[in-house]
Amino acid sequence: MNRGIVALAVIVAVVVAVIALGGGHSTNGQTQPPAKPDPSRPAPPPGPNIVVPVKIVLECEKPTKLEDKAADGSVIMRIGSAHMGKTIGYLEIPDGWIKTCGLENVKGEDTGGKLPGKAFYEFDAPREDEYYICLRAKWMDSCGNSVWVRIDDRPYVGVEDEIGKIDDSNFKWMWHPVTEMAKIKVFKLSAGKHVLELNTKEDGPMFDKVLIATDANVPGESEVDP
Ligand SMILES: [Ca+2]
Ligand SMILES: [Ca+2]
Repeated sequence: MNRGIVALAVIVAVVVAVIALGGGHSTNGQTQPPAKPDPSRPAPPPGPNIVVPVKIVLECEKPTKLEDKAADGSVIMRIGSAHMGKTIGYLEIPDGWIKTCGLENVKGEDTGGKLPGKAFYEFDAPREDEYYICLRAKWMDSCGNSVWVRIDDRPYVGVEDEIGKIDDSNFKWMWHPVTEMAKIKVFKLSAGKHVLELNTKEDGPMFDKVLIATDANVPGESEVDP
């Protein structure tokens, strides 16, 4: 390369650097006041660093696929509706077909998926993120206050708690977080299609909605439509 062109390029680079470093200063060394925002102009759109929370609500009475029969053909999951100011639809595991309290198998073992009664719900995660799951459910009693939950083909997670208890056989509709080690469980999901499954753990409970959200807060009793 010609030495003259190289020298010119160096000079141009130095001038550009001086202008860049001196940005905001006038040539006489006086600092310019910052420009005031023009109220006639619309506010700029949110930048890419502003993350919008995600809330996906699944109605339990509208499964993508329902396996509602036991081996003998009896119906062990059914869709119902209740009127509480407004009508809500729900999925119910009717009471009376599980003889022993809890699992027919050994309680405490990871036996999710062994009992009949499975409801599947397809949903779309809009982005890869950490999600939390809550169920709006009404338990029946201490032998009807649980369900297995899983995403895709991951291990089943048991949900069992005393939330909404008025007395031993009387519970309110409440939101139940899917927990692990006494903390709300984190589900790392990729963007795109996933399937949430509800599987029988005990008979008796009813399920209104599933909330899958990037916000870990559990909705309150009055938040029927989160
Ligand atoms: Ca029961
Ligand atoms: Ca519902």
